[in-house]
Amino acid sequence: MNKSLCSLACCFVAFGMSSASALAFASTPNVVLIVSDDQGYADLGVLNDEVISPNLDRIVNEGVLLTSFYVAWPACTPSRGAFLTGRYPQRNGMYDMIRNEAPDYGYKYTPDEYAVTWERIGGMDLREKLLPEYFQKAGYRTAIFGKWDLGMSRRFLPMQRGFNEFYGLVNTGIDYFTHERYSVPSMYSGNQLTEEDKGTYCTDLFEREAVRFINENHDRPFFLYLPFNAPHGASNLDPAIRSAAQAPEEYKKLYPHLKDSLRKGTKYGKPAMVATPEKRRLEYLGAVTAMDDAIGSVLKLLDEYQIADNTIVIFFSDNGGGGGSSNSPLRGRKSQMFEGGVRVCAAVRGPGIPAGSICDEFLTSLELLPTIASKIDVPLDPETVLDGFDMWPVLTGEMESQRKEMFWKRQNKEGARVGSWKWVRHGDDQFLFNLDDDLAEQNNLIEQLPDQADRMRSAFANWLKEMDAAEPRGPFRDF
Ligand SMILES: [Ca+2]
Repeated sequence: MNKSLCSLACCFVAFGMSSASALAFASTPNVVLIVSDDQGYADLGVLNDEVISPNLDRIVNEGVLLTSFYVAWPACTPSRGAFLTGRYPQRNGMYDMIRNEAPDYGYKYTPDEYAVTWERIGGMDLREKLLPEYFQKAGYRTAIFGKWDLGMSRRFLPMQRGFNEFYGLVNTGIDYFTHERYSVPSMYSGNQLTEEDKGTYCTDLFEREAVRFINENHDRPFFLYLPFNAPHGASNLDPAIRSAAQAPEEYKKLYPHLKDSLRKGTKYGKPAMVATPEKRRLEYLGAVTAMDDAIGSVLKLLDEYQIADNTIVIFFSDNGGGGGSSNSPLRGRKSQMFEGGVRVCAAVRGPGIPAGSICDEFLTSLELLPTIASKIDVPLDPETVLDGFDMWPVLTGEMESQRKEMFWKRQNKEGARVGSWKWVRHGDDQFLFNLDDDLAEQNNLIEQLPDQADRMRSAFANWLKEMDAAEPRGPFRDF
């Protein structure tokens, strides 16, 4: 009997259940999927002494750190849609943000106006099958506490998309304390808008719900999805708040070398007080550490219920770091096709994964769904084209990754990685790098190696052709 089965059997004996049930349970591992928001590639304590993240470090030290793990889009919504469907954004139809742009210019919507805006009505195509539905098929209890971001009309909300429980923000960003998105209330409990917890730091609320959920469901298979909005910038019209993430004072005190100060700047075309770079870093790091504390509560409960050995914990950031973050040594940031936009910090802990290992294999978030479906023994639908594969044997070190290429497109920004080659087009500017000896993308070979550049452009064009030929999906394609 392996270690995980053994401790589970002991656990079940303690609860007076037969070892036969224990074995049945052991074939259905729990899954905790933790996604942070805009966290930098280098912003983990294990990689950077400045960052206080003992619990994320624990996942790394007890599991595998993934150093070449990519998301499918360099910003929130399509990145999340891609790993929840296992399909490229261009295939599942969610290949841009569903957000109102007017707040970018300082505009405050009235409730009546907001009710008929794009942000209010857009959502993930209902024909797309999402990850939680696979879990429900396998008899799991499923919950999401945090940022949903795939539509706020009732039919798009998590409760209609495979989750038994939902507490969190429906759209792509909020003020951490008021839970409003540019003055519009955005926190939901189940299918209902709630302002009951207004004033409480939202990370603490997601922690509260996660702890309650594990207390209630530790003796049955569960899927807990924790998509934190931390350390994303705050969606508040006040320039002083909007220019940074938000952290409670107790967490900011942990970073005494960073000053909590504003400076004169401009916002919405007018002079305004905005966060200094130091304050941006301070709020950002405080938000990371507050999130890390919440993650610590989850890990501790898994230990207390003796289910850690039968629980897969997956962590990654939904895209590269933005303001206040460090993506070192990568070039670029959130929203760009350079590595700093799409290669993210990531780690997995689970049965069979060697503790403290490092995996440099080429992997992406598109691998998540097939990997989990395989672990929970739910067959994939042969009719649905998936863009990833079961990466578990790569995580355990038994196999090399079968991924050879990955493509990204956001309007006039495009990117391709084929083997160690990386091609980027940002508008009129094109770049070619060999990541094997230039991870930081400093040496642009686009003029020097025209044949290789042609091969990359042609691989990208083939991919785009395949996406165009896929069955149309809303909200963006003509369906
Ligand atoms: Ca994000």
